[in-house]
Amino acid sequence: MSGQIITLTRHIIEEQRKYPEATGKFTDLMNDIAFAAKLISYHVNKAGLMEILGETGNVNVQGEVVKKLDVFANETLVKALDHNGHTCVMASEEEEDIISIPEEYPLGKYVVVFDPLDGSSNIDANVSVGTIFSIYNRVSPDGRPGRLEDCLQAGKRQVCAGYVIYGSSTMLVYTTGNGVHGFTLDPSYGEFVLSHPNIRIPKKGKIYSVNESYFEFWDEPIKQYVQYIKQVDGDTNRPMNSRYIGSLVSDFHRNLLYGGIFLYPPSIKAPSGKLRLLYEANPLAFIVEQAGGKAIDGKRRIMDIVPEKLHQRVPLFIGSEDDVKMVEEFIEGKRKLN
Ligand code: AHM
Ligand code: MG
Repeated sequence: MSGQIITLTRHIIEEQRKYPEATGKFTDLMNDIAFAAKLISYHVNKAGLMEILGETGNVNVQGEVVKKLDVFANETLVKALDHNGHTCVMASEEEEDIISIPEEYPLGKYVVVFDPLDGSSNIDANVSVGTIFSIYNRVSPDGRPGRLEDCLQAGKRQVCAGYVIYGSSTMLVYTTGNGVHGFTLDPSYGEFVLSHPNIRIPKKGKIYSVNESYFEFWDEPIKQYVQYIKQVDGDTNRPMNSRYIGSLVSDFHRNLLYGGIFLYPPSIKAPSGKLRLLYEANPLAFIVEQAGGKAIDGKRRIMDIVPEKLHQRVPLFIGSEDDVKMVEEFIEGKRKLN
């Protein structure tokens, strides 16, 4: 119905109605994530004022210690999710070990893993940054604290994945396996409002996003693929267009809407790439697949990989289906540069 405002909460409640066994805990959990996102958004928007209010690590005018934004984002998420009885354990890119629920709070069945503020090295230049999260059902016994094994599940077991982009506006994009939906934060009344229902990534895109300064450190097939997409050929719509912000959520979000491929290949310097399987690759892989795209590590589907450790890195090729298939053909040796 045109003109109807659908808030994130309403959208989740309506989705949950499809599952008669739903208890409302998932809705609570998503509301807590959305609340944390609003707090982080508010602070990210004030980032440039930090130096006026007090340097990071110093005491600000209110007498509080000014925290680095990634530390602030991490604490905000942990505090928002640890006490409502829907979560049994968490893991964060910012923390070495799993995050247990304090003893005084009830335990729930969900496991949440997140990158609280990805791309935060860009923040001083006012570049968009993001929060990325994944939700799983626990595999350890109910009623006890969650364990490492709860966090080390293959991405295909995700029950929800999403990200929040703190850009020219703040957006939350999520999937529970029923398509990908985007919500824009209306700052005037502080609600996430459905603005991008059922996002589909174009089957073939025009954009490629990669840090090409690593070219000399890549394997030959990757070098050839990147040379291939830069060749001039009107029939195959080449050259592709280069766009690289260096802030994953922003690069991914743009490519999701416009179509294209993001690559962080393995290199001699970083044989497993840079990005993390749990906090970056898996959630974005779930989203891209739900939008009709594809995500691989070069050989395997990202979501089939069973993680061995929390901070495992993984090469990432993610985006429009045809573009990811093309780089896969180069990697498999089925295609070579003419
Ligand atoms: P971070 O988790 O330390 O913020 O690093 C992840 C970021 C991603 O946002 C981005 O895609 C990537 O690092 C860029 O890396 P590079 O500078 O090697 O191109
Ligand atoms: Mg990160």
